[in-house]
Amino acid sequence: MALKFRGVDYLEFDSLLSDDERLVRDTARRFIEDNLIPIIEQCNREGRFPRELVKPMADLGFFGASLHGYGCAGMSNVEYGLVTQELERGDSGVRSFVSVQSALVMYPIFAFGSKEQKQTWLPAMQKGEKLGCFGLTEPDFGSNPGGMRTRARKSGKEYVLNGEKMWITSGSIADVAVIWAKVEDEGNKIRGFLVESDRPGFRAEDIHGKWSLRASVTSSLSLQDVHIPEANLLPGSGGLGSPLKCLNQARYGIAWGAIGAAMACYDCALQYSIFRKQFHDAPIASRQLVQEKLAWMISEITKAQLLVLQVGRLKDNEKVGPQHISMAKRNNVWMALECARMARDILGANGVADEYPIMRHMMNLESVKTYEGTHDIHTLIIGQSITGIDAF
Ligand code: TGC
Ligand code: FAD
Repeated sequence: MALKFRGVDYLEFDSLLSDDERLVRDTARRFIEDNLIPIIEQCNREGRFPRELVKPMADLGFFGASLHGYGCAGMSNVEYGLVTQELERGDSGVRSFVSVQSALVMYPIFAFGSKEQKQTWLPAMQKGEKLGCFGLTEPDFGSNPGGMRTRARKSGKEYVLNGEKMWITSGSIADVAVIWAKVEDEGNKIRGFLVESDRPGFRAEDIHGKWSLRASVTSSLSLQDVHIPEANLLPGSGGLGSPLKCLNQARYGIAWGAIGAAMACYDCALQYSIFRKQFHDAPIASRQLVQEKLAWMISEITKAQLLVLQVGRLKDNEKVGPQHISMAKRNNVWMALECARMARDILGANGVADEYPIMRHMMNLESVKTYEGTHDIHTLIIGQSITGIDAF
């Protein structure tokens, strides 16, 4: 039975939003309801990214939404967060695609790129005509990207790149990869490079057999003597802090997105518990143990909404620190995963079927808990910020 989403607002959260913020949220919600919800379970079964949604998402200004100029929508951080919330209520994989395109590819070009790089890529990426991916993680360096082996060597007016990147969202559908590499001639300083996917020596291969983010493309990238012009170096990048600045943008979007997945699971479980009857012809919602789960979920979703709204307001006022974003990402993804597990429980056997969205969200959230800094890495980032001691 299809259960229609009704929104989740226990504590008049909407009253904390401006008219513009609600309009952006409602527009994204309608788009997801009309265009993604009807196809997502089939995409998930087939392991297919719904590429047909790229253009309509671009038309709604979802790519590079919080950037200014180059055709971008210039949304506030809170508006952008509300968009990612709605996208992830549809599916974490589609939100992932938008996060990568916006926060991990358009943002570094915007923040570290030359005038020419910005003109070449940003308008086309905003329109969805060009797609991007972000290559930081390597087979042996995930939580510790500073150890990366990928190298760039200067050769005349070119750089030559060699290395392997792993677990790269949108890798094989990207027209351009932002590749982070150590530059041998600069004392192995980490810098960002734009590598077009048709460069000889660049290969992207999809990772198959994922039980998570099945509607998202995940690839490994291989760079073997890839020659790129020196103009492809992101001139403003330098040091590990540069990719980490991009991660701040993406982690922020995930903190909102996770609430979307949690809302979908909670609302589905609530509706199901009211019509599902067991024992004495009574709905399972009349049982204290079921109510306890629903009460936990709505309390945690509400706390997560308030947490990320405050982080968003701080971000809009340029007062946010990476540790604040870590707190929101860590808490909200954990909360969403717990909601998905409880909601799955409430649906009993039906909870494992893809007639309902819960198991898909649960499996997706396992990746979301790991990528963009694992739950435990964010614990350590918060720990470092409050103690001043690095425990990595
Ligand atoms: P550490 O020595 O602490 O820092 C190196 C330099 O970076 C600065 N920094 C930051 N700058 C901006 N934002 C942040 N969040 C920053 N964190 C640190 C720092 O001040 C320092 O600057 P400087 O000038 O002193 O050099 O670096 P470390 O090697 O000890 O590692 C720190 C750690 C563990 C926090 C970091 O490496 C980390 O966050 N690891 C997790 C890796 C990660 O998140 N990877 C994500 C890959 S992309 C991805 O997953 C995309 S998923 C697709 C999707 O979103 O859908
Ligand atoms: P590891 O770093 O090996 O960690 C394994 C375990 O050890 C974790 O539980 C971790 O918390 C723990 N651990 C590690 N170090 C410590 C420590 N010091 N103290 C305590 N515990 C520790 N990367 C990209 O660059 N671009 C992408 O587009 C991208 N997309 C992704 C898409 C998917 C579907 C997935 C699953 C991953 C993606 N990633 C991407 C990679 C992701 O960022 C990494 O998986 C993540 O950073 C963790 O690295 P790892 O998997 O190597 O785990």
